[in-house]
Order: sequence, then C-alpha cells, then structure tokens
Amino acid sequence: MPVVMFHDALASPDAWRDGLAARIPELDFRVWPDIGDPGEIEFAMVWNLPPGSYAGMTGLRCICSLGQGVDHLFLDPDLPRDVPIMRLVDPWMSQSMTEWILLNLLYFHRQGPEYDALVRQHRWHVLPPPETSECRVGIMGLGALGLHAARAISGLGFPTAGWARTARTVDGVEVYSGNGQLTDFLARTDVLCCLLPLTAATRGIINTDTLALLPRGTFVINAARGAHIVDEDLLAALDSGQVAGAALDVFHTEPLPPEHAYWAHPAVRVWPHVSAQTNPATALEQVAAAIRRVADGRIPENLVDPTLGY
Ligand code: OXD
Repeated sequence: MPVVMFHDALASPDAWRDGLAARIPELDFRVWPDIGDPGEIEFAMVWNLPPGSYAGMTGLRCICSLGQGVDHLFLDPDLPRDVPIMRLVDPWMSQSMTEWILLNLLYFHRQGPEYDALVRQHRWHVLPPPETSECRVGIMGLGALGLHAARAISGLGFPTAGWARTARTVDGVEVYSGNGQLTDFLARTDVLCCLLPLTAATRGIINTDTLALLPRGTFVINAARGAHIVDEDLLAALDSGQVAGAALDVFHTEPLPPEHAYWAHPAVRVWPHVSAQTNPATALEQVAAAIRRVADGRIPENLVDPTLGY
C-alpha cells in the first residue's frame, strides 16, 4: 500500500486517519511535517501545503486536493508537474453548496434586505410579492458544483443560465459559453453566482467592466474564490447601486481582515468560507478508492488538467 501523507492546517487528521485505517488497515499514514523520509511518500492528501514541501518526494504517485478547488496547489512553483492531481468530487459537498446558494438567492429574492431594514425600524410594512419567473439567475461555472446548483435553482422555477468555458446542453438551463457570450450572459442576470475554478483566465473576472454589464440592482453571490472579485470594484458598484447586495463566502485573504470594508458594508453578507466544507465522512470512500488504485498502478479518478488549472 502507498505511504500516505496528510496536510491540512485547518483540520485534524484524526477522522481521515481513522477512516482510512478502517478501510485499508495496513496503510502507513503520516502527518506533515513528521513524514520521515520524503522519498517514501507516494500519496499526498493536502490543503494549502506550504510551498516547497514536495522537495525530496521522488516516489510521489498522486496528489489529492482535500477540497473541490485545486488553485492552492498551483501556488507552489515547485509542484511536481508529472504527478497526477485529483480533487474531491463529493455529492454531499454539492448539496451543501446548493443549500448555501439557495439560502442567499432566496434571501435576496424574498426581499430579505428590505424586510431586515424595516425590522430595524420596527415597521410592519408589506412589499409587493416578488415574481420567481422574473428573477433571472446566472451561474458562472458549470462544474460539479455549478451544475448541481443550476439544476436546483431551475427546478424552483427561476429562469436559470450558466456560463462555462465550452458549450454544452443542460436541461432547464440556458448555457452561454466562452468570452464571446459573457456579455449576453451578464446582461440577462439578476442574481449572479460565481462557482468558477480560479485560474489565470478567471482571476478578477468580477470587476468594474463586467459588473457594468449586469442589469442595475443585481445581487452577487460568490462561493468560489475571493480572487474572482476585484474588491474595490465590487464595493464601488455596491455604493453606486449598480449592485444591490452581495453574499460572499470567500475572500482574497482568509480570515477576512477585521478592517476590511466588507465587514461593515450594510449590503454585504460575510460568511467564513463554509458554503461546502470538506467532510471526511462522505469523502473518505473516494480517497480510499484512489489510494487502492494507486497501489494497483492505476490512475485515480477526478483528475485535474494542470494545463487548465482545474
Ligand atoms: C474547496 C473549498 O475548494 O472548500 O473545496 O473551497
């Protein structure tokens, strides 16, 4: 069985160690930085491993991101380029993400910001009811998470569109693709949800230019990465009313620094990166399967294309 290394500064290794031991009793599970001879490590389970840590891992056969995103791996200039990279694809995480998107979409759609303002004034006041068929939702990114959310939102009756790098067909979802269709996608979007992978092509994609293409009063939801948004541009759009509000789960710097303008902005809902947390209970099986495949000399599933960065 491959020698496994674990690193996640934010999570305990215990659930992973115990869960993997229950499935693969003979597994040699080591927690970074106490990994012994790095040349013995064959399978690395990592989240935000400090750059340069793969030095000496000459026997590495798989790197497994302990999350759905893999952008943290590419921050390391010394990431071994010839080792297959896999990520988690977990229906539990997709469900969790969809719930979080729905929570924020429905808060906006059901006039949560307006009613909260009325409550603060102790005012009992009834607004005209909102019309679901007039609230057009646009999902940027139609990967495992984006598709799950798009299907659920469309199932509730919201006119739903997705924007992806390449064209595809999704029942109940109008798909726009490539840079050529981004303008049309944004122009028809009243609630914008970002679920894109973070790559050189998507960094800063939500900026003054793209925000200006949205209808006035759009609500922005970001559960992907903080770096998809140019913060100053979003804050300016919020202050001008071009954007009505935002629900943000991810930030350029996490934890969000106490002095950041998002904390105090009345139209911003700040969340501490919890939209779809990694859950060892549901993700263990696929990691165990990947370790067994590597042991058999096979390639694991859910591989990332390093040239695309996701
Ligand atoms: C992930 C995340 O990528 O939690 O899974 O951000």
